[in-house]
Amino acid sequence: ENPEYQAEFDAKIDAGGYIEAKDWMPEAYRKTLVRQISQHAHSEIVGMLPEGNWITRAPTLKRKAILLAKVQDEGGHGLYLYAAAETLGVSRDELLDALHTGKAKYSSIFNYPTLTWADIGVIGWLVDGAAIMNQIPLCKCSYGPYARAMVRICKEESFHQRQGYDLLLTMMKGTDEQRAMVQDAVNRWWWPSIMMFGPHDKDSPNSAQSSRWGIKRISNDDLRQKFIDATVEQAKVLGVTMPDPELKWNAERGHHDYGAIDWDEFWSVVNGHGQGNVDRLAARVKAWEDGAWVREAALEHERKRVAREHQ
Ligand code: FAQ
Repeated sequence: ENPEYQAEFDAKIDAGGYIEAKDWMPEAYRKTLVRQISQHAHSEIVGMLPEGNWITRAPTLKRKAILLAKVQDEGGHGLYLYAAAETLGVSRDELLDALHTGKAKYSSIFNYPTLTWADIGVIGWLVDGAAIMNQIPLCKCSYGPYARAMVRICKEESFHQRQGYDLLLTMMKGTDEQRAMVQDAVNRWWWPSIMMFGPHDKDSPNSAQSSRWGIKRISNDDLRQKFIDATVEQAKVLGVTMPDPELKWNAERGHHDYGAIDWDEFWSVVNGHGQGNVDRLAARVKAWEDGAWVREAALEHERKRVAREHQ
C-alpha cells in the first residue's frame, strides 16, 4: 500500500493510459492480470488440441496447410501471452504447473469434442469469431504488454475466422450429407460458443473491478450480444439455423433476443466435468513430460556455456 503511488496509478487509469511492467501497481491488479492472461495463454495451448486432432485427416492439401498454420498460430499466441504474464513477476514454470495440476482454468469451449470435419469450420467461424469479439477490446486494455500482444493475436484470429467461414461455405455448396454435417456441427457448437463470454454480468464476480481498472472495456453480456447479432446475419448467408427457437430480432431493443443459457452445463465444464477435460489435461501433461529431455538438454548446454566462459 502506497497512497502516493496509488493516486498516480488511479490517475493513469482514469486518463485511459497504459500501465507498464516496471510501473507500480496494486497487488490485486497484478493478480487479476496474472489470472486472466495465464488463463488466456492456457486456452490457446489447450485450444490447439481439438483442431490438431484433424490435421492428419484434412480433405485436401490446401485445407491441411491452412489448418497447420492456424494451429501453429495458436501455439504462438500462447507463447506471447505467457511472456506477457511473465512481465508481472510470475514464472512460466509456475503457470504451467497450475495448468498441469488442474488448478488453473482455461476456456470451457476446448472441452468439447471435434466429431467431424465440419467442426473445424465451425470452430473457425464461431469459436474464433467469439474470441475476436472478446479480444478486440483487450487491445485497449490498461496493461501495456497484454494490450500489445493482443494486436497481433487479433490479426491472426481474423484469418482464423475467415478460413472457417470459407470452409463452411464450400461444404454448403456440396452434397446434402455435407450440408447436414455443417448444420449438426452448428447445433453442437452454438451454445458453448456463446458461453465463452462468461457468466451474465450480474453473476460475474470479477467484472466490476476489472472494468474499473480498464482491463475489461466491454461487459460479458454486451460482447455476447454483439457476437449474436453479427453471427445471425452470417448464418443466413451460409444457410444454417441456430439451435435456439427463441432467437429473434427485437426491433425495440435493436438486438436479437435469445433463449436461456444452460449455466449448469457451463459450470460443470469449467469445473472439470465436460466431455473432454480429462483427455485434454492428460494430453498437455504428456506433452510436457515427453519434452523433459529438451528442457534438460537446453539447461545443460547453458551450464556448459557459462562454465566455459569462466574458465
Ligand atoms: N471458460 O467474473 P468472470 C482462444 C471463469 S479464446 C472457463 O466474468 P472474468 C482463441 C472466470 O475465469 C478463449 N472459465 O471472469 C482460440 C472466473 O473464474 P476465476 C480464451 C470461464 O475473468 C480460438 C469465473 O468464471 N480467451 O483461446 C469462462 O472477468 C480457437 C467468473 O467469470 C480469453 O481468455 C469460460 N468461458 O471474465 C484458440 C480472453 N468464462 O478466474 C484456439 C481473455 C468465465 O475467478 C482455437 N479473458 N470463466 O477463477 C477474458 O476476457 C475474461 O477472463 C473472460 C471472463 C471474459 C473470459
